Amino acid sequence: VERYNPREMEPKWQQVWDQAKSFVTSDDDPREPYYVLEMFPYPSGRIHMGHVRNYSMGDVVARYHRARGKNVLHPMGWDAFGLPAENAAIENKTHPGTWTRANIASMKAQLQSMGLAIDWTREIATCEPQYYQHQQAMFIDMMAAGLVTRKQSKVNWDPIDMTVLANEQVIDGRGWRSGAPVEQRELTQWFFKISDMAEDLLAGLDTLTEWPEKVRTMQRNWIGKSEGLRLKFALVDSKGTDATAIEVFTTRPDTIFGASFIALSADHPLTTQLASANAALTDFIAECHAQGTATETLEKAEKKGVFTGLQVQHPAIEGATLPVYVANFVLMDYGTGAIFGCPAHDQRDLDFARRYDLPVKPVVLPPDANADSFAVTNEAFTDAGTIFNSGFLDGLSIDAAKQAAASHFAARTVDGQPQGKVEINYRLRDWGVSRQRYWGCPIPVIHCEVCGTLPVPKKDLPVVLPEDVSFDKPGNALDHHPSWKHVSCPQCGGEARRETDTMDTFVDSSWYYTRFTAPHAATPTVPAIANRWLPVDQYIGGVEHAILHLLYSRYFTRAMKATGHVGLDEPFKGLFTQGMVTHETYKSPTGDWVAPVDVAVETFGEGRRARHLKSGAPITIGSIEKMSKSKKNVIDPDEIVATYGADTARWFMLSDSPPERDVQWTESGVEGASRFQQRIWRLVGDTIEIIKQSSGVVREKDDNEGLALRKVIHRAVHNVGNEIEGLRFNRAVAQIYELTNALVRASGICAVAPASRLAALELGVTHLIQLIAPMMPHLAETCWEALGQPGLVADARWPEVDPVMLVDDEVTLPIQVNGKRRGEITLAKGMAAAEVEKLVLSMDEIVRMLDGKAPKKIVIVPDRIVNVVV
Ligand code: ANZ
Ligand code: ZN
Repeated sequence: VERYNPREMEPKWQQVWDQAKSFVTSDDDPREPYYVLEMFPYPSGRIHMGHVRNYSMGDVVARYHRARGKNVLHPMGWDAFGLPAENAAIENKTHPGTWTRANIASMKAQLQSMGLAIDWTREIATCEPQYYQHQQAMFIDMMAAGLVTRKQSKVNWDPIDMTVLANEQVIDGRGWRSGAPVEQRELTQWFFKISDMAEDLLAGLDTLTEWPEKVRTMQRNWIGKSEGLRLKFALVDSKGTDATAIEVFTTRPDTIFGASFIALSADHPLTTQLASANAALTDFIAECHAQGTATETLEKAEKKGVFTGLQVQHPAIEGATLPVYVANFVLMDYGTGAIFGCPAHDQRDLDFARRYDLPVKPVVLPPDANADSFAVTNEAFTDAGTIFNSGFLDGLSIDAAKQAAASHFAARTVDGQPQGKVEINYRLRDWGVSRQRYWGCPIPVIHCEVCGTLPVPKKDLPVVLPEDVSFDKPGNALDHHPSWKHVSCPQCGGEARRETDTMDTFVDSSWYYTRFTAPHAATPTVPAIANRWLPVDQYIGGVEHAILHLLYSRYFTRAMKATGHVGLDEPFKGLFTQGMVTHETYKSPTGDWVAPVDVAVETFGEGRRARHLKSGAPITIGSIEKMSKSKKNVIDPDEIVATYGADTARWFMLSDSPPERDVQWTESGVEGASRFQQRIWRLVGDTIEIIKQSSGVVREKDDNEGLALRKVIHRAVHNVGNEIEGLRFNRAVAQIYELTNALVRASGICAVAPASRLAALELGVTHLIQLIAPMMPHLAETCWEALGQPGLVADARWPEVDPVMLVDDEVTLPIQVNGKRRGEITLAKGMAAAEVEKLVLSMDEIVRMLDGKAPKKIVIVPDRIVNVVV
C-alpha cells in the first residue's frame, strides 16, 4: 500500500465537508440538541498550540455527539475588541479594525486547516456593529431594568497608557504594560450591579455539578460571603469632628476581648475630617493612594498606619480604651471601612501591633495549649479553640462566642441605636465596565446639560465607532475625535455629548454563546431558539478564565433573563478546563533562548544533549515550561500541519496526557502519532486485500477466535464512547491502540488462512475507523471511502454495542423440553431471564419442536437451566 498522504487528503475532505454543509446546524432539526463550545479566541494573529489542544477536544465532543444522533451546535467566533489592536495600530500605523480583521482571516484559515466540525455560517466577531449593536440594545434594557449605575469610584490609573486598569493588571503597584507606578483616581464610571446578585450567583454554584470543584471554589471565594457584626465603638472625645462613634465590620466578634486598636481606611469620612489639621496624616493618605487597591499589592505591602489622637471606649471592658489609627490595609469599599484589630488572632493586625508596640492579648486557646503559658509571638493563631481571657465569653467555642457576642451587643445601645447588628457582606464588587479606549463597544448614552444622562434611543442604534481616528496622542482616541461626540440631545434637541467610554471586553464575551444560537437575528436573541439550545452542554477552555469570564457570563445570563432575552440563569451546564501545552526550553552559550526548530537533540547513553542546528554550538537543555514567546519554546501549529498533517497534531494532543493536565509537546510524540496514522492506513489496506482474495469463502459464522475478536471490538466501541463522554480522551486513545493491535494480529492470521474470522475482521476495521473519526477525521474519511462504506464517516451513526458481547464469562445452560434434555445454549453469564427466553425460542431446534405452537411455560434458573413445557 502507498503511504497515507495527509497533505493531499486533508484539504480534499475539508472541501467535501464544506460543500456537503456537513456541519451546518439547523434550528428546527427534530433531533435532540447538543451545544458544545470552546472559548472563542482573541484574534492576536496566529493560533498557538493551546488553541489546537482546546479545539481538538471540542471537536471530538462535537463529532462524537453527532454520531450519537444529536443535533450538534459547534460554532466559532472572535473576541475581537481590546487593547492589543490599539497598540498594534500605534506601532504599525494601521487602523485597529484593519489589523483585527486581517488577523481573523489568517487565524480562520489556520483553524480550517485543522478540519474542525464547525458551523462557520454562525461565525461572529464582537468588533462588528452587527454584533455590538445588540450589546448596546441590551445595555439600554439593563439601564431601564435598574441593573446599571453610574458612580464615582476609585480606579487604578496608568499614567503612561492613560487608562484604567483592572486589579489583575496591576503588578507590584505598576501597570502591566507600561510598568509605570499606578495612581488612584476618582472617575465617574459605568457599573453593572453584579453585587446585587451575589447571593444568587453563590447559590447557583451548587447547581453546577458538571463543573470542576476547583472552579466553583474559586468563584465562591471571589464572591466572598461573610457573616459578621457591625459594631459601634463610642468615642471618648470627638476632638472637633462630628463623629460620636466608630462603626466597624467584624467576622470575629468572639475576639472582642482581644481588641487592641481601631483602624480606619485612608478614605474613611472621619479620616478626611482629621486630615485637614494633620500634615502627617495627609501625607499618609497620599501614600495609601499611590499604593493602589489591588488585593495582591495590599497583601504584600507592609502594614503601616498613623495614630489619629482619638480613643474609643472598649465595648466589653469597663473603663478600658483603644487607640484609633488610620491603616493602609483597611479598604473603604468593604464593610464599613473600619476595623477593630485583634493581633493575637489576625496576622495583619499582629504585624501592625508589632510595628506600633500595641498589646497582643490571646483570647482563643488552642486545643492542646495551657491557658497560663500560651502566648502569640510572630504568628497569629487563627484556628479553632476555646475562648478564654474573655469575661462572659469564657469557655465557649468560637461559634458559640460569636453568637453570644452578637446578642450581647444587639441588646445594648450607643447614641440610641443598637451597638451591634448582624450583617452579611460580600467581597464581590460591582463590575466597572467603563474603559477609556477606542477599540471597544461604545456605551450607548448621551449626556445633556439640561436633561441629564440619557440612553441613545434604540432606533438610533448602533452607535458605530468612527473609522477616521488617530492614535497620535495617548489616551482615548474617541474622546480626541473632532466631531464624533458632538450630538444633539434625543430629548430636548439641544447640544449634547456622547459618552466616549467603551465597554470592558469582558462584556462582549459574556453573551457571545447566546448570539451563536441566532447569529443573524435582528434582536440580540430569539428567546425561543436560545432557550432550546442553552445552556451550553459542554464548555471547554482555560482555567485562567475560572473567575472573571465565567462569573461575568453567569451574571449576564441573569441580566438577559431579567430583560427578557433568555429564560435561564446558568449558561454553562458542563465546564471543562484543559491543561497547558509545554515544551522543553533551550539556551545558547550566551544565555539566549533558542527556539526548538533551531535545535538538534540527540541521546547518548542515558543522557541527551543538544546542538544548534546551523552553528553546531552546544545548547543547554532547560526546564519544561508553558509554551511562550518570551522563552521561545513555541511550536507553530502551521508547521506541524504542513509536516505531519492536522490529524497527527490532533491525535498527539489528545493521546498524550489527561486533558486537564499539562501536555508536553515532543518531536518523538508527534512522530509516534504520525506512525500510528500510517499503521491504521496499512491495516485498512491489508484488510481490503484479504477481503478481495477471499471472495466466495463462507463468512457468516464465527469460530471461537472470531467470537473473541468480536468481543474485543464491542468492548472497544463501548469503552471509547464512555471515555469520550467523560472527556477522558487519552483513555479513549488507549482503547483504540488496543483494538488496533488486536485487529493487526487478526489480519495476519486471516491473510494466511482466510476463513470465518474475516467477517469479524471486516467489522472491526470498519468500527475502528468510526472510533478514530472524531479525532483523526481526515484519515477516517479516507479509510471509510477505501473500505467502500457508503457516505461520509462524519455522517455515520456510532456503532451499536451488543451488551452480550461485553460480558466476559459465559455459561452453557442445558435446555430441557418437558423434562428431557434436548440441547444446550451458551450465553453471557448473568443474562436476564427475559433475554434468555428470547434466545432459546429463536433456536432452530426449539422452533422445530414447538412446530408453530406457543410453549405452555418456560422456567429459567439463571446461569443454570432452561425448562420448556409444551
Ligand atoms: C476583628 C477580627 C479579629 C477580624 C480577628 C479578623 C480576625 P472577611 O472574612 O474576608 O469578610 N475587615 C473588615 N472590614 C475590613 C476592611 N474594610 N478592610 C480590611 N479589613 C477589613 O474578613 C472580615 C474581617 O476583615 C473582619 O473581621 C475585619 O477584621 C477585617 F481575630 O474583625 B476582623
Ligand atoms: Zn436635553
